Amino acid sequence: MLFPEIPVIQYKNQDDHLAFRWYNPDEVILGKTMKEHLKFALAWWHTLCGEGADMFGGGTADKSFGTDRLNPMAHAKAKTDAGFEIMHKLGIEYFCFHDHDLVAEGETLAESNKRLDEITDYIKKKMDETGVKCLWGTCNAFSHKRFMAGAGTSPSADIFAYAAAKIKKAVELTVKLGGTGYVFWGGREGYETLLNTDMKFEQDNLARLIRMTIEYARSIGFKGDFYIEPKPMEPSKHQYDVDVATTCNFLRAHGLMGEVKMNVEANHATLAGHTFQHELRAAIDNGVFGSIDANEGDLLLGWDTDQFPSDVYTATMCMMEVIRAGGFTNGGLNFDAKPRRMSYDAEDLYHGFITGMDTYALGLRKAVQIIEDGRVGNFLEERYVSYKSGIGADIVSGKAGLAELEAYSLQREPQLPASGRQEMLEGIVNCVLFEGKPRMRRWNDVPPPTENTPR
Ligand code: XUL
Ligand code: CO
Repeated sequence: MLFPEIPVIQYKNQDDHLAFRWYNPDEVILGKTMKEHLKFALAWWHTLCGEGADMFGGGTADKSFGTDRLNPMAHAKAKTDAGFEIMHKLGIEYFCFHDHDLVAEGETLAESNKRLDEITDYIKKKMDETGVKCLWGTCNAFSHKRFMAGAGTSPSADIFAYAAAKIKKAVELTVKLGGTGYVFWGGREGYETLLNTDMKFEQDNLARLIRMTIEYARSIGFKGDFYIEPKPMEPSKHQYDVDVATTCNFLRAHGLMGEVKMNVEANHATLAGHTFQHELRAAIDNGVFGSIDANEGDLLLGWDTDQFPSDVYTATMCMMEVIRAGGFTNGGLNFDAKPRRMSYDAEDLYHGFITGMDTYALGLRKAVQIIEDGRVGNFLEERYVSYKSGIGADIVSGKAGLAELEAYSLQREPQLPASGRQEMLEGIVNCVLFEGKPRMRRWNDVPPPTENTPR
């Protein structure tokens, strides 16, 4: 036992600082247990590898787990043991990994693959013993200097080939561990200047690599989902998978729509200048909603801080979208998150997870209350009611064209659209968030303003 001082974390209401306050895994909400709704996953890289290093200083957290790093297999096994202990104590049933989060790379590809075979035998045994599952796997094709100019988008065909070989192995490991997803995050799939970059050729190559991966994975029996994880920048300046909409365009242009979904990350959404909810809605509306990297950025900093989520408002809006999508199928909520550099001990790691899990548990509870309250949903529906009949219905059905709409408009001066009532809606959300059951007069009983309502 690596963290003897940390208890198994339980749901209770009394004031115990290492306990869940809102996450009650077996409580049934909307016909499913909370753990089925939320499908929390641990990210191997942050939790078991990340030591808190930044641009200006080394790590503050020790992730040697009592082993000598010169013995990579011993270190990898100790990391695995720690990971399973953490998942057990938190009741987390899934994990996500990059190939070389699991064990350090060897000198050659062959040696690296041998190490990966050995460590995944070890991990698989532990999975069988505990029932822990793999949410998704991926390949680190961005850290090593060989990938400085990209992997699938590298100007060097040898590097493309090497990335393909590494991805082949990562897919095999994902299948071996029963992963229900495979992620492409294009860390260095982008460019710095068009003076040295053939953007179209690079994007076509990226699509070739994704197509090869899909074909190979399906040929070895992978039945899960493929996801692209959009991110606008960092480390590349212009990243090809900027946001969900841009990535959908890439998929459509290369005939990959329907074969690849999205892993939407909260911090990547805000870096792209969007809300997290916007990115989730864009994925749902395009039929590509898949999985979530649940974290949070610091809006005053311009980089990917990957903080554990604590913003209940954002989590609530996120869970409204997840419910709208009909819940997760192969995806889940992966904590692509780490404690701050000054929060460096084991207790900090547990606090990160507890706060993150409670934030999403509360988000789920509040999302359900907002939906059941009905006022926000009713208002939204009512706002578009003019398209249900008359000229609006003719627009939607295609019966009316420009000529008909001109004839219609020559007959009448249009009224302004009804008020958007944004402040009222924000107030309703606050009432649900902070008062539980709203007690004030039913604002929504008042119909939306018409042309006679004073403005
Ligand atoms: C980087 C990031 C990655 C992906 C997996 O910003 O989010 O960790 O989640 O490669
Ligand atoms: Co991520």
